[in-house]
Amino acid sequence: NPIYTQILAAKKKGEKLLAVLLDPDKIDWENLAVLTAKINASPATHLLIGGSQVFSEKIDELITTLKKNCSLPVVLFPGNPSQISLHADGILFLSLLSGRNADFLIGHQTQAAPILKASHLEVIPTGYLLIESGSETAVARVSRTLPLPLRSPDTILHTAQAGELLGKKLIYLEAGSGAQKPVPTGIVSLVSKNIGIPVIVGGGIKSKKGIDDAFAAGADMVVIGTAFENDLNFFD
Ligand code: 1GP
Repeated sequence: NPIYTQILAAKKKGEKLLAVLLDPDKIDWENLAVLTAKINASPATHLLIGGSQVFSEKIDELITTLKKNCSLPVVLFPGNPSQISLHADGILFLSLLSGRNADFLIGHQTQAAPILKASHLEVIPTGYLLIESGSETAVARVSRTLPLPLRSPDTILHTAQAGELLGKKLIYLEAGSGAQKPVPTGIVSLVSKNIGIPVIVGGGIKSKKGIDDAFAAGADMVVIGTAFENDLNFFD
């Protein structure tokens, strides 16, 4: 399991990981060369591909182009099984533990299982927790679930711990793409101090300070989507 082994090794050494999230629907196909050049010049360590809903039929094409031009591992971050591409290196096999919609807890996963079993993809079981972030997000809308409220940090922690005990290999604390407010550092620190598996933090992080704050609070990997999407010079 090269991707997960590397994430664990980084955690052990205290090295921080940075993922760029690319939504196939928001790719400027004319300027793909600029996008890949910017990624190669950035401190990114991983590429995540996906979104709550993706309508583009060019996921395979996007991934093959990325694989040709960037050396970073390409990891699927799918909102549903239609976003599985066999051209990727791995997949965050998400279960939306914060919600109570069975489709997103086990339904989509059941549909995906035979495809994944027959593939070479590295499957990384990931407990996915949507955290309150100010306004409704696409994840909440599409999954028809409520985010975990910030007034109950214990519930957030216990959900993450349940994920670990259920055998998830990663916990992803998600504020939602384009969130008004990222996951608070207090929550990141509470969770990362009290579970043994790596923590990914994403949603609404828009600055270098936001990235550094999440790392300082204990995030092992930070995900940047919208900020880079809106400004390809973000990492400059
Ligand atoms: C969304 O956590 C990711 O799933 C990234 O969010 O688009 O706000 O960076 P942003």
